[in-house]
Amino acid sequence: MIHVFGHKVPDTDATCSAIAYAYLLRQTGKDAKAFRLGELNKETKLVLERFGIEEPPLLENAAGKDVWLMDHNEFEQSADGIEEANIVGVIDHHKIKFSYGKPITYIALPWGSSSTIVAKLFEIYGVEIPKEIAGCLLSAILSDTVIFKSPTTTDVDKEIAEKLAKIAGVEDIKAWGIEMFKAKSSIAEKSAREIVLNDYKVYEFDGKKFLINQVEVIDDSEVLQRKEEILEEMKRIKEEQGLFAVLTMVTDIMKEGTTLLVVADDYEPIEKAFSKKVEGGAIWLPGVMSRKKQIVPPLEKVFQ
Ligand SMILES: [Mn+2]
Repeated sequence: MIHVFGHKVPDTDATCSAIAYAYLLRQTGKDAKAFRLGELNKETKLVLERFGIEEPPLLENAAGKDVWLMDHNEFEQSADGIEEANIVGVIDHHKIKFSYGKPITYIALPWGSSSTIVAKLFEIYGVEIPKEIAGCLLSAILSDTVIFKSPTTTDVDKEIAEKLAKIAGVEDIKAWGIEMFKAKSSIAEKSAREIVLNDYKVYEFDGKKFLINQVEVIDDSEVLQRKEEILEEMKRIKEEQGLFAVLTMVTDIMKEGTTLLVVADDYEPIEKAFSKKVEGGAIWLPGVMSRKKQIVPPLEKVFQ
């Protein structure tokens, strides 16, 4: 059986692309099942609830299993035991840091979400998309593209989202998107640690480890008034995990910009990457919405 799963700290795209692609594999005669690599966030739970889809089971370890990676390709972001798994395929829209010892299916397109790619594959295989799966894929596109506001959005994402909305019976796409973001950004009851580890990925630039987290909110004041407490927690996590830096992107989807909270051994390369000084532990970055397109590449460049 093929175990289909998205990255650790699962988001809506990682989860829905895996659910939908496992379904598509089954329709094309393969034995496949979707899994998750961690606790689902509130947004994803709301999506599954609305469209009547069961949570995929947790996969503890991938060693010895046939696996299909969704929405990621870096082993650091993948399942425990991935080095001893048999990778059958990858579907992803992130930068490629992958090599493998034998030929496999690897589908990468620079679209706004992995779910957009999966929806396209249904078309290519001539398989009808069930209503609930259409709703799940649509929600993942809205989540990853920040309701089409992120610079990662392509025309294909918008076109496919329209089609999926019709199948899923979602009349007002934008209203549904905002409802989803509200669920995700209900930050008030979260601890500082939960905020810092909300949606993080670990990157390595020239041997220096960065933990980069993102919180997307409708109104950033709720998070920013807890800035000191959050910075303290970021410091703690940096020490615990022996990191060079911990960054928290507080992205306000209405203002369309990000306050980048910074804790680091050395601020200089980070200030250089964004051509701005860190003041009070933060840098305001107007127009920045996307970690992979607007935060990771400038950092990579500085450390090259
Ligand atoms: Mn994605």
